[in-house]
Amino acid sequence: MPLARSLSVTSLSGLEDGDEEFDLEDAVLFEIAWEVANKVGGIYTVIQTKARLTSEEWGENYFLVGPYVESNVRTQVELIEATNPILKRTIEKMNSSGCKFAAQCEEPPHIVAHFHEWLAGLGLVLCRQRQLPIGTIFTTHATLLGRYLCAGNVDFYNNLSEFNVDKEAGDRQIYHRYCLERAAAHCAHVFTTVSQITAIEAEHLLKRKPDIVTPNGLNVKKFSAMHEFQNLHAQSKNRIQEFIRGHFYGHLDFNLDKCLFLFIAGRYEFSNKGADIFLEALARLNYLLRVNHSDVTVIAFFIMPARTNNFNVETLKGQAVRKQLWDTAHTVKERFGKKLYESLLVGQLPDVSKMLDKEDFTIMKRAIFATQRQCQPPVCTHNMLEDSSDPILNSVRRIGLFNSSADRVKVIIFHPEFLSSTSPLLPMDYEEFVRGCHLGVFPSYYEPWGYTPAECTVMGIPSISTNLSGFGCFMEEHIAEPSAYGIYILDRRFRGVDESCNQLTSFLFQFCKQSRRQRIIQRNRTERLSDLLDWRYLGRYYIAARHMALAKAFPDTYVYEPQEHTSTTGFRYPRPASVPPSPALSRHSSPHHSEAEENDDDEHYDEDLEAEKDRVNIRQPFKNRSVPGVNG
Ligand code: G6P
Ligand code: 1S3
Repeated sequence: MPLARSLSVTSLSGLEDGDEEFDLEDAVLFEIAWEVANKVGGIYTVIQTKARLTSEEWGENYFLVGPYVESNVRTQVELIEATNPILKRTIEKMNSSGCKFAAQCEEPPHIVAHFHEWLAGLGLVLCRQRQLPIGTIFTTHATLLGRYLCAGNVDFYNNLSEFNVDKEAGDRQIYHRYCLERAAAHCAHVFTTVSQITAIEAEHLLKRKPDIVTPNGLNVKKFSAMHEFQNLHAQSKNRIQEFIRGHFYGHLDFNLDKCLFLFIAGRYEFSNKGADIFLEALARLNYLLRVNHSDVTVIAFFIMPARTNNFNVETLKGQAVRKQLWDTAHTVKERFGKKLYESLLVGQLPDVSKMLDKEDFTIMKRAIFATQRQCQPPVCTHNMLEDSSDPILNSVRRIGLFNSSADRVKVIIFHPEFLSSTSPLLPMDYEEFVRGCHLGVFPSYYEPWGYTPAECTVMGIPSISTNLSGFGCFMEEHIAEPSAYGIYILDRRFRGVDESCNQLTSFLFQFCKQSRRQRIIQRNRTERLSDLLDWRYLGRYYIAARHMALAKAFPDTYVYEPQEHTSTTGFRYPRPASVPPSPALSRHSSPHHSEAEENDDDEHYDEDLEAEKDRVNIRQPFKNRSVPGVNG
């Protein structure tokens, strides 16, 4: 009998405490998902961001399998010849036999096949039914029934143990898909899910407790200059401001410099993603800002793909008008410059009263005339196909936030497939857009993990999530005072909808009361949490799952020994050393700052010192203690 190899989960390259205990030379990993090179939602992000780390570990023995979508293959896939002889033979065989699988080789490698979500689950069930010698893993990123139940009017979390799952699935006409998901969960050697809260859900709805929780990570980009991300915020914010100038042409009666950009983004599931309570909270915030005579204007973006037939005319016109004004200003500037130059050439100081002539004024008047507008700036950038039944539009109609000048809260609904740097409206990709915003708002009711707030965090943008989202619970577990770091966690578990909505309104109102300086300090703190969400740490749970699968499928060869790193007890970010008990006191680190000075980039330096103090406090335990554990 071959010597059993001990699998350690500390073998992740790049970790300070990692020790390579085994090699995976004769093991092969397949990861199968509908979202491999096919962006539908969050699973695409999981696979795409994790790929680098996984290939560092598995090298050429790592294969991703996804649907063949011609347009995606052309833009996202580099076609290469297979070098591995076994794989080569398999592919040839598959091709010649119309894609039927035959792994015919004398010494089959140890294969781990990791299937994501019910759509790929059929492959797993067939592997097991045909008794293929493969270690299988099934990861659910949400349960089908959970998603459906939450989208309806159900008190989901208080009734988890009560649901008659077969009946509920049948009533919703998803019984066949539900059975497939449940079968995959039960057939897998190792069953995982993305958060503790979804683990509980899976236990009740799929009737199997996950073996291990595999939280979602990100590739954290490190900048050499500490404040690079702050500069990026300022640059991206300028570009959003440009868009706002066009969108609100003729109604720019608010101070853009005192504008805060909030956004919600994700799959268009109105109540699951919390768009419902966000809109209600915006209406309440509008009232609070008005009665308190605030000079802050909040612009809330909704970025959720829905069915449209392109941008609407009024929105496109806004950007055209803005461009026209820009061109006009440029033309007049050129003419002005020419006159000035000619005057200097003849050795005279210019007569300022003659620098703008009649023609200049005519050009400018014409441009101003074009900015006259009878209607309010549109709340939606696109022509919606289901306009009259669209839940966001209907809520906007009900709460009456129509971008009128009296409103302190303006709403802009974007319904593109994805933000794109080639858009004629807002030429920015999603990352640039997020960087330019001030706060991401994700008050989800159903959110197994929630990449959107995680992405905000690694870009140093504060966010609101909930204690019903995997991300929110994870952050609550690992940070002593999350709000001090710009991680606001809304209580949707122990409060009714109205109470949660009030809490959300209060978070938003408090955020609006912060000075620029306080926002900068808060962004610095948010960004400091990035390490917690890096695949370099969180990837180890995937490693553990794979090792567990190898050990279960090939017990004669592998032994799985869980390490300390996969236990729940672990690291907790302390309250920042520099955090004052209230934001009102946070100016202490810079005694002589006035509002006028807030634009000065020197504002960063004393905060840098504070940041460094916090960094020392944080990094020390991070190295010496176990990483955040997430498994139950
Ligand atoms: C970054 C920039 C600063 C700018 C600030 C604006 O920190 O480095 O120069 O003043 O952003 O912050 P705000 O929260 O007002 O967008
Ligand atoms: C799911 O995508 P969703 O937005 O439908 O999977 C994501 C990746 O694991 C997860 O972040 C999200 O919460 C789930 O809901």
